[in-house]
Parts: sequence; C-alpha cells; structure tokens
Amino acid sequence: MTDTEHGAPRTAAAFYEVYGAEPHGIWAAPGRVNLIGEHTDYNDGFVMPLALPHTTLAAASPRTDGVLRLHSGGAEGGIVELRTDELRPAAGGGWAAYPAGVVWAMREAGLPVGGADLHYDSTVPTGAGLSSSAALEVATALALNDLYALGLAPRELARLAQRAENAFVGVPVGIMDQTAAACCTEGHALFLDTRDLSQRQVPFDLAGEGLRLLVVDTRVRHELGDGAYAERRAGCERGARALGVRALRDVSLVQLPESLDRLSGEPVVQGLVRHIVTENHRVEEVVACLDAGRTRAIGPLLTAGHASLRDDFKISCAELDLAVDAANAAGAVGARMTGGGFGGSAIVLVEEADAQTVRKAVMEAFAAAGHPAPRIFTAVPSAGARRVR
Ligand code: GAF
Repeated sequence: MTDTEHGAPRTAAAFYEVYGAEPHGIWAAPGRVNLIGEHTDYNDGFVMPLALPHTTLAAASPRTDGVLRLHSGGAEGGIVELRTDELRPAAGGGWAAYPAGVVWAMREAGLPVGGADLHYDSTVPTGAGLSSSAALEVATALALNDLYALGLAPRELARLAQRAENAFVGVPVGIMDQTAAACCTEGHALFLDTRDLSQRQVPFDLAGEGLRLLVVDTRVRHELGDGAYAERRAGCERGARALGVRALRDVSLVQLPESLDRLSGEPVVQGLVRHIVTENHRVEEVVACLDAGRTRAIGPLLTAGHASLRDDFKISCAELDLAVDAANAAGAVGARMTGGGFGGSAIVLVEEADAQTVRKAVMEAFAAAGHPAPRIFTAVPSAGARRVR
C-alpha cells in the first residue's frame, strides 16, 4: 500500500468531521517533477514529466442544491462556500480558486456538474515547483467526473484543469502539469507532445539500474502568477510571430542559426528561442537514450538543460544553480532545475552508491553559502490520478 492509500482513512475521517457524513469516495492526484522539456509546453513542444508518490487526496460527495463547499486540511479559514451558478473568474481567491475553477470550467463546457462537498489533504509540497496546484485541480476533476458520471478521459480532465488555471485563476500555464497528474503511470516517465497531446509511457526503472533521482527543494518559494512566467510566454510568442511560425516548436535545430540571425537586435527573444529549440531537441535525445537502455547518458542532457534555463531563458536562481553545481561537482550523473523556475526544486540523477555523498555535498554547499537547508528526497516514478476508495 502506498502512503496515499494509507492516508485515505484519515481523509475520510476529516471529511466526516467537517461535513458530518461519510464521503461518497476519495480520489488522489500526484505532484510531479519534469525530467526534461521546460517551458516547451506553451510552445507546442515536448515534455517528459513523471509523477511523484506525493499526492493530493480529495474526499467528496455530490450535493443537490448547487452549493460547492471546499475545505482543506492544510489551509486556514474553514469551509469556503460558493454557489456553482455564481462562479465567475476573478483574480485572487486563494487555494479555493483552483477547485472552484475546475467546477466553473466543467460547467462552461456544458457538462452537468452541480454542487459538491470536498475536503482535501495533501502531501505535495506547495511553492516547490512540484505542481501542487495541478494535483489539486486534477483530484477535483476526477472526483467530479465520477460523482457526476461525466465519462471523461484523463487527458480531457487535464484540459479542463488547465482551463480552470488559465481562465479562472488567471495563470497562463501550459498543459504539462495537469497531464502529468492525470496520465502518468508507475515506473514510467511520460513523453508528451503538447501540440496534439499524443503521449507515450517510457519505462524509467531507476532502481533496477542502480540509479536514483533526487529532488532538492531549495525552499525558495516561487509563484507562477507573479508576471515573470507570463513574460517568458509572451516573449516566446513574440519570437514565433517574428519568425513566421505557428509556435517555436516549428523551428528545428538546423534552422536555429538562421532564425537567431533574423532576431538580431532582440537579444532577450533570441535567448528564449534558443532555449526552446535546443530543449525540444534535448527531450528527443533523452527519449532516444531511454529507449536504447542508456539511462546514464541522459545526465549531460539534464545538465545542459539547466545551463540553457539559466543563461538563455533566465529563470534560475542562486540556490538552484548551487544545487546543480554542488551535485555535479560531487559526482552526480546530471542535474537541472525542474518546473517553472525562479526557485522551487532541482532534480539530480545519481548512482545509488553516490547518493549519500551527493546529498551531503549539496547540504554543505547550502550551509556554506548561508542558505536555509534544502529538503532532499528521492523521486520514485509513481501513479497518476486515481480513485482510492
Ligand atoms: C509550470 C507550468 F505550469 C507548466 O505548464 C510548464 O510551463 C512549466 O512551468 C515549465 O516547464 O510548471
């Protein structure tokens, strides 16, 4: 039994305490790390996330009066009560805007979704770049899908969750995190083409190969809504327009030098374009390595991806750079920041035998630099969203 299944009785008990009745069911959706393919998802490109064992649990029951009640074990402020027919996109709204946005998106799509009582518990760290928002959205979407017998497939739930975040919460994220939460499977990384949403589960058996993937949560909290994410996205779209392509996905590595020439005079956009084009290529190379059973060969690609995010896309920070540099100096196979950037987490691929040495080196480097100690744990490729009860 996983921690998620272990946690289900506690979440059921908390639901009972809050609402005075047993929940109809309990659903779970995981956080994720992205192995490679950063900021490519809103450029129609390739991504490769894997689900973490950390999940958000949603205990839920339907209501017949159109009222939506939301309660979180991790948030102050008690029950948030809303009317489903009065939901309107608005800035702000705190954590409850994410699940409320999902109900709004479903109703906007003409789906027969009414009221519900929901209680959430989560082990996904928030603000750590590990997609706690997507886990909250997708757990909600899956619960409503079952409660209201909508019959939607996981990737359709991901689309609705993304719409909730884009149009209701107001953050212009791509489709990676919601798809990861909805579609990842245990023991695999998910190779996703964000243009047509075609996907392939790529076996990623680290333990079997004597490898380990560490997550270093720098504890530098990041917010996607603070403008820098939207700025990068707008810059990429500007680059695509200037190059006359539908999205930067349509610029190949071979065309890159000529494309950069055409953008001379726009150094910031040049950097964004160079990152996206080289990053899409790195995803394809990582997939080729994994398909060929050459897992260790992805290490340099991860590290090259970090340099590109730091130097061209300019979304790293001192703590992320330190985590990557200290890990590599201590013998890691490769390392990079993961997720939206400006803080959050890095991933480090290490030989199992070197894991303790690398971990210690990162802790010591943070202490020497005067940064708060990072939180380091192992990422085991885990299951996507599911009903647990
Ligand atoms: C965040 C976003 F939510 C994703 O859509 C993606 O753009 C990612 O940053 C960067 O790859 O997690």
